[in-house]
Amino acid sequence: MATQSTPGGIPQTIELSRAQGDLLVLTHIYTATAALIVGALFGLLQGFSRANFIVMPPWFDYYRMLTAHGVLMALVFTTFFITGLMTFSTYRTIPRVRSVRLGWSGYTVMLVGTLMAAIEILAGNASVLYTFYAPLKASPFFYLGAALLIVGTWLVGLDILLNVVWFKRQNPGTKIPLPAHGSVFTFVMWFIATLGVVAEVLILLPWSLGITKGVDVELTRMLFWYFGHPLVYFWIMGAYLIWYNVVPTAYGGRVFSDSLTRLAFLILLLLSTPVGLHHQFLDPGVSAGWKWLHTVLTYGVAIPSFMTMFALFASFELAARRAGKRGFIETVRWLPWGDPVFSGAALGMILFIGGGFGGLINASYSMDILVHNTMWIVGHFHITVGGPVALTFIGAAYKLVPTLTGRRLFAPKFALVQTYLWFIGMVLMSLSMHWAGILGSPRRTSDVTYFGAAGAETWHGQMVAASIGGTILFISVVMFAIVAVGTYLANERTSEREEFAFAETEDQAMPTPLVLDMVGRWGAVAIALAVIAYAGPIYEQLSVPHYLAPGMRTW
Ligand code: HEM
Ligand SMILES: [Cu+2]
Repeated sequence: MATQSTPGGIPQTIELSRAQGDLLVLTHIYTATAALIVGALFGLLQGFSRANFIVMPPWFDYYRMLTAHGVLMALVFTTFFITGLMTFSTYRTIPRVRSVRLGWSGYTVMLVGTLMAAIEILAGNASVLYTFYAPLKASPFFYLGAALLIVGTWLVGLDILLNVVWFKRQNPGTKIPLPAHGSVFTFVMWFIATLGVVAEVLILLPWSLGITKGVDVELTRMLFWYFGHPLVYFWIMGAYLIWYNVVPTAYGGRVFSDSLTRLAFLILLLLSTPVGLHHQFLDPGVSAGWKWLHTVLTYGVAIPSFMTMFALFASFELAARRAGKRGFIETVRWLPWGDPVFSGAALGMILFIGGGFGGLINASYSMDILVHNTMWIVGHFHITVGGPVALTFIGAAYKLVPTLTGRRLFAPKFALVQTYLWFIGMVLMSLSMHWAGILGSPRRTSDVTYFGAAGAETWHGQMVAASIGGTILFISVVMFAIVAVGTYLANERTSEREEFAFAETEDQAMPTPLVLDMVGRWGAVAIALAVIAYAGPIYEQLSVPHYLAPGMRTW
């Protein structure tokens, strides 16, 4: 192929590769958006059900809807956004002539899996909630769909890994570009974590097909949570990638420290997996010693979050000082609150503070007993995933979609208001859920009177407030959809295409030790830690008899 140069000095073949990559990323982002819209509609209806405004009909009962909401939000929206984001971060920072075939294969497998699982859920053959462990049983197609979704992400991850390997071969001794570093570390973590859910599926699928007669309920729970906790960190790593590398561009700032950023992703790789038992504090059959180990490591994995908070505030402050601002109040007022890319991420950071406090309570063995399986938990994860994660992704989409489509953002003021509405809705909904949980409201329960138990009315007011928060959130999601689709349909392609730039690093930051880039070696350490944390508990599970006889009720 002829390699002519464009006026910008970039060979045309690379430019062509970039355009092909952009289309792939855009498809991921729009797929995530579609999942968010449908998931939000179910969320709204759930809020109304929990406030006793509506009762779902038997042909589309509460648990079917709850499964659809949980899967679409926690597994589909987040995953497609992150696969798109990290493909983008890698492709853009490692420009080369590349084939997008592996990337598209990954996307297609993810989509086929998602559609299979979604059809089964909507048809009522898989009301197993997004955690889908036994004894709830789904149709085989649901499990196959879930497995395909994961396998598709592996292909995307492999594509990212191969690009980074190519870069390292071409540039020996050079550090991996920072956004690509975050992406590849995230996906190495993801490869290790998803082994758990694939193992879970390998147990559930034969059971669902009737090949195996019974199933070890506890083991499937353990395998799910081996995956379920790092799943949360997969989301958080997506948000951190944006906070470190994209958000500073909104205020003319820089990445506070290259090494610190790499170290944060490295700690997340190491500690995301060996902590999953904190979701099983109240499970019988798991010894206290293992729960204790996972508790300690859970506190350890909070460290990269504190590092991130420090680095972000330092980046804010340094940029503000360069602009002649002094002190906390001047710095805060100076930040670009009128830019939806910034407001989305920054409001998400504020919500994350609430999520962090709640998380410390959940992670404390004894306090967890008070909140376990109550609406508190639902409030906690909405403020966490719906705050730093979803709101950051939405804000970032306001930069990504114009970049990828070459069109101006449709109705930017509307987009700005959307981020604030989301914040207000999420604060109202999740705080009310926390409160209802303390009053005793159970989660995952369709009967809001709690089967007629006296006292159920004690949390009615909180659940009404939560449903108002949910309504505000739903309106906000509709506004997001209008901007996302409007950017594509209403705005023409502009000739003066805005270049997407990731943030630069502060000059005076210390040189980065290359040891932070050793993907393979750190991956091996992460595997070793996961084995140390899980070999014992899994052995314990296998050495007790199976809990469930055949013929268990199918939902
Ligand atoms: C758009 C606004 C949203 C509303 C109104 C909403 C509302 C709700 C409600 C009422 C529940 C049911 C709790 C129960 O009965 O136990 C729920 C569960 C859940 N939501 Fe949301 N939510 C929203 C957004 C999100 C987002 C953005 C995510 C994640 C990205 C998410 C993830 C989940 C998950 C994982 C569950 C738990 C399902 C389960 O327990 O199996 N939600 N949501
Ligand atoms: Cu967790």
